[in-house]
Amino acid sequence: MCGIVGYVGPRRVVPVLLEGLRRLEYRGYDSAGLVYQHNGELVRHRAKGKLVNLEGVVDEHIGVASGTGLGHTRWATHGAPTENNAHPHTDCKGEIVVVHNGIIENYNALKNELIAKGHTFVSETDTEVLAHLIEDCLDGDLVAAVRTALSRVDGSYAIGVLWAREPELLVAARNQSPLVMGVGEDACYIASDIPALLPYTREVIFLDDQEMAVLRRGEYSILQIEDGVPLTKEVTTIDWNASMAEKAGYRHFMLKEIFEQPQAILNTVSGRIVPDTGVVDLPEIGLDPATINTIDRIALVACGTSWHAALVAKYWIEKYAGIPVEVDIASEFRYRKLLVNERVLTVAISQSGETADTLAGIRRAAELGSKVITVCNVVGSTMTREADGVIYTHAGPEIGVASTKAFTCQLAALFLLTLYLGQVRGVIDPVTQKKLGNALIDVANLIESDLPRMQKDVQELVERYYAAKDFLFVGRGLNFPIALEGALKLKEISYIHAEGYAAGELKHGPIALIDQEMPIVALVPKDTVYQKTISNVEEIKARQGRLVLIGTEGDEHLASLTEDVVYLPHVREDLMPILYTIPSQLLAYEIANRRGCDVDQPRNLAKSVTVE
Ligand code: HGA
Repeated sequence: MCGIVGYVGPRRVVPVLLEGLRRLEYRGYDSAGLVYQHNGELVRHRAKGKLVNLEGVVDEHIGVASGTGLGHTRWATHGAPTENNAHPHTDCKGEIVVVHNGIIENYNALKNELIAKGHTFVSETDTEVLAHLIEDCLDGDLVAAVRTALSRVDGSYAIGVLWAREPELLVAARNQSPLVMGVGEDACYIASDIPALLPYTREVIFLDDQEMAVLRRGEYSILQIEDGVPLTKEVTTIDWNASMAEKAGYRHFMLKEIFEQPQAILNTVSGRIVPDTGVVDLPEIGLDPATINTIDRIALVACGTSWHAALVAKYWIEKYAGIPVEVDIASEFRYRKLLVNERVLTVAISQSGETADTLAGIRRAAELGSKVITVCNVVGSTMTREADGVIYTHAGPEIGVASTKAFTCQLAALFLLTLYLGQVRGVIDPVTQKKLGNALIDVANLIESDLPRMQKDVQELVERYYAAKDFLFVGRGLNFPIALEGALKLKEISYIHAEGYAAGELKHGPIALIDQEMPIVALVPKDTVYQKTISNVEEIKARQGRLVLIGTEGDEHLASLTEDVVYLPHVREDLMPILYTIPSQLLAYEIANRRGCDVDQPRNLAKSVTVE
């Protein structure tokens, strides 16, 4: 949430900043702004709303001869999404500018103190406090001033700071908000996330909490904020390329990412499983067999879509690895009394590896002695550096705010983890393991061959359903979390109210909602609970609910229950959640499109939730 980008180098800075912001806009789009050094002054432009508005404002300054600047795209936490609250924020004289991702928790006390000293505030943001605080601390040395100012601050931040009097200096710092530095031949960059850097460099340095960077043209130093001690940090080469973060001819990133799923799943699986035996190798989780054998519980911790992946994994791990699993929403986990110790394995699931609540959750679990592994998509992100082990999903950059390929790749990664745990603990027989391993690879291939047909089938439903006000999604067993995910997807991008329910729960309340207006998407594959789910579907039909059924090819009974059926090929029951996710993604996408919604940048949302 909130994207920051910064540059010092020989290029003209405005296009670099705009390109960076374009690639970070998924992080927030309430407003955008940029600032650059020009003839001893800081020139700032800001606009409410999406980046396109800022582009209109800076159009005539695009070629300005400046090589130092900062940009910001905002997801508001403090202060309405107005131009006046847009970053960058300045001190009283307009000589210091700050862009910020995070929350300054003690901003009110600091603000009152600074006002008492004569500072004038013009925005409602917490961020503006930083500009005035740095101004207050400044005595000829910007780096020292930033350090002193940050020593007074509670909360989270990734910041970029410029001072009018040092035209080729950019100071950056981080605490609990992501920040990555890019290193070019004669230029340095900062960004909230890697895609902003990809057009310019793939050499990056991940800053850790309580670290700051001092950037000049082609040279940089990194130090600890607290004591100013210089640090030597590893430069990582990223294997993503710039075009992976482009739409590649698709109308939206979300659609592109839906269609990338088969390959992305194969990338998750590749090199980790022996196809002929299903034997899994996951040395990256950093747990030796003795430790795996002492685990007596697993805590799966995640938010949003990743939490749905965790709910599916509970079924898998308990069935095939025989380890009890608890699934927690990270924002709850982090604040409750945790019965976690060294015999509990904590598995954090996060696309970005920066999700604030999940990060806080794993820190608590680690303090209590738990080993922590993370299932994550972004190489080098904070969670991957803090966890004892990492299973990368290798899904490639996910730009659409509504997660699609990251989710199915999380499922694939969690399935691999299940097989691995079962294998190490000796509780899964080789024949089953082989079948499960093959089924995982098969499901990716089936999605590949069926996706265009699924899209066509879903498109045929849209006209009948796009105007609905509410939706229910129901499923049982492994497909119950997929019903939750289907409802979430629809809510996120079409703004239709939707609820996911375990099909057996309908009669305990939500059945009261059903009338001839209410669409219900029911997941009814030919699985072990098929007859039970069909009974629930009959109950819905008896109350005239409008049924959309997603079921198994050849199941003619479904067509007798409704004309709206999406058929999917038969797959082994364990792998159904991966396949059954796809039609709901497409349904949400097509309905949102039909309603004219902004699919990739839904209102009020942002990707990579780095605030609480
Ligand atoms: N608190 C700042 C920055 C918001 C942010 O980081 N959101 O993710 C503001 O409200 O402008």
